[in-house]
Amino acid sequence: MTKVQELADKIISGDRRALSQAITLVESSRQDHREEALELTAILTASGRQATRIGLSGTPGVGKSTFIESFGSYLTGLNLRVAVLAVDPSSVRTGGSILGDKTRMDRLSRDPNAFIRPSPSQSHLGGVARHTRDVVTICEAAGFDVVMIETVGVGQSETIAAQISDLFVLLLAPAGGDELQGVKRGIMEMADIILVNKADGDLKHAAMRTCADFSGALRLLRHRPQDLDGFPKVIPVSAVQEMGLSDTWEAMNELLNWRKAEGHFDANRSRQASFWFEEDVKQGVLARLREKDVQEMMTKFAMEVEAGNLLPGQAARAVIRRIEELK
Ligand SMILES: Nc1nc2c(ncn2[C@@H]2O[C@H](COP(=O)(O)OP(=O)(O)OP(=O)(O)O)[C@@H](O)[C@H]2O)c(=O)[nH]1
Ligand SMILES: [Mg+2]
Repeated sequence: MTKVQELADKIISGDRRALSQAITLVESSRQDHREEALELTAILTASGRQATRIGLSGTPGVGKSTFIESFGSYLTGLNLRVAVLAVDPSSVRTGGSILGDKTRMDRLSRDPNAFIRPSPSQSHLGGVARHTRDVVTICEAAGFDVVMIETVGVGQSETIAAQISDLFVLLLAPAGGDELQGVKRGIMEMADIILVNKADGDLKHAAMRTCADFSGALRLLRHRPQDLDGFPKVIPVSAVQEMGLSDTWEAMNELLNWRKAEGHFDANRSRQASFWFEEDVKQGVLARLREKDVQEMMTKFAMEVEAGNLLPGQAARAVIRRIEELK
């Protein structure tokens, strides 16, 4: 039996150390590790285990960590095994907030049925995306029932989370007035469920109004084929008071069961596979551009362009031809 096959077997049998080992392997950028990681994820995918993948996005301070702590504990209370992954590149997230998360997710991090993995220390989104996909595959094979993929709703990381998950949740805080909190249209269009958090105490009234505002806005915004009637649903929750958690889980299951029955669930995963195939090709080509021989050639041509000896288009064509010849 190969080393990788052995690791895969251990993961499938629920070995926690093998899980961590595998994650370290897929996060490595060493070429031989990359090969092993590919072999490993292929074996694990063939195991056929699936989890419910939930993407969760929200701007800093809306209560993502607090919600994941409450909701994750609610799910483990239902005897489900929960993995939480973060997808933000280190440039977006400060070390401080990971430290903060440790205390905010204190209960969940001590829960034997939960597994929390902070974002890999990669600075570019392409790398983070690939690692996260691999970690999702590992967690599914390890028998987790729910995998939550958390991202700060800034930059492009929410697109990654949405393209990895079966269901995308946007977490909002109550807002005064009827302005829609500057929520980008793109992110609204991705959301399957909108949770208005902090619906407690003094903020409860504002939270209810925010729910109404978003319900109205969503009705005007769209209807996608993969939307069951009544979705995207807007639900008030309180992560602190642990309210609205069962409503949230019920809504998630209602939508997912319908999508499974209608074939949207599998179609969505197929579309995502194709999306990531294209992304990986692009990332591979970009990686080639970062290699030393190509960098040197580009620098030379850039000088010619700056000196006015070549037009940008001419220089680009010459570089692309040379890269093809170099192989
Ligand atoms: N009243 C109230 N406050 C909440 C609730 N959930 C979170 N908070 C508070 O909101 C603040 C931010 O919560 P976090 O969970 O750290 O928010 P976050 O989205 O993870 O923030 P970042 O990690 O910085 O992106 C904290 O002070 C929480 O106590 C809630 O349901 N009700
Ligand atoms: Mg947080």
